[in-house]
Amino acid sequence: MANPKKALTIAGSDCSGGAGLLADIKTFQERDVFGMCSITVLVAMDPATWQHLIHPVSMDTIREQFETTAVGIGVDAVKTGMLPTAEIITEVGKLLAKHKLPHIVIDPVMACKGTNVPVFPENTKAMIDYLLPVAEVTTPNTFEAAQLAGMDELKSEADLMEAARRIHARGAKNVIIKAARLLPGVAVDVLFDGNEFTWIREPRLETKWTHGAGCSFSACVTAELAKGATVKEAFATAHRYLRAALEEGFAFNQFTGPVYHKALAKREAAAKG
Ligand code: PXL
Repeated sequence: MANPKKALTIAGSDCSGGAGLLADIKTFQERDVFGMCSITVLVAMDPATWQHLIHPVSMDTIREQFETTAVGIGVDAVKTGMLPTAEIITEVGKLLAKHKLPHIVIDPVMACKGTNVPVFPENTKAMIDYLLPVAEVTTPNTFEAAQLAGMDELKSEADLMEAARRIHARGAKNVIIKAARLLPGVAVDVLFDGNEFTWIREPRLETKWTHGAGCSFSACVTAELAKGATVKEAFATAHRYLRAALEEGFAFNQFTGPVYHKALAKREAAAKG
């Protein structure tokens, strides 16, 4: 048997297991890619309020983990997730530029769903200056896309196209905007490769259990690229993976519930009999 492809996530630990690097690693495993991590931040939640408690890791420690994996082992693809400070965003961007790794996917995480973590303009600026230029793919939601594009709230498919064009012009080779809540009843995902737009439109799944959806989608894109898929193929697979994971999302408590990373593999195994 050939060795597995390897993917690195440079992201935060969500101890609940639904989002962040735990979602990434679970997704890599589901997609048959060997997962590795450089942890950027530890996130805990107050059990009474689910307020997020955010503990950044030092840049030296992030760099050591990056060098262990990206230099000492080697990777077939890499993704970034939550990078908690402008300094960490800048330094991770410089590491990615210096080491010229294959298949860099930037998930421009700005806040966690359902929390009121303030969005820091200096972080957005550092993402634009240091992460978009190295991105083969970036995977913003509509809020993140508007911030990266310097636009007000995105309200239409025309707005998505304008935001994607602007983010592409800022250096990302491919832009995937996830717009689950843009239009009534329809979930829209769009890929712009600098030339053409590819749309996936589907009736929206009405569920509250979406924790980790963004991370898992982006991680699936990363895993597929590691295995040699084109960006278009990776986009389609990530959509299918996430749809199943959302359909089998479940409640943790009254505050939140995760997508279920195993859903697609379970269904495919059942279909094979
Ligand atoms: O879903 C965004 C996200 C990313 N990374 C970490 C998180 C969260 C949301 O909770 O905790 C570490």
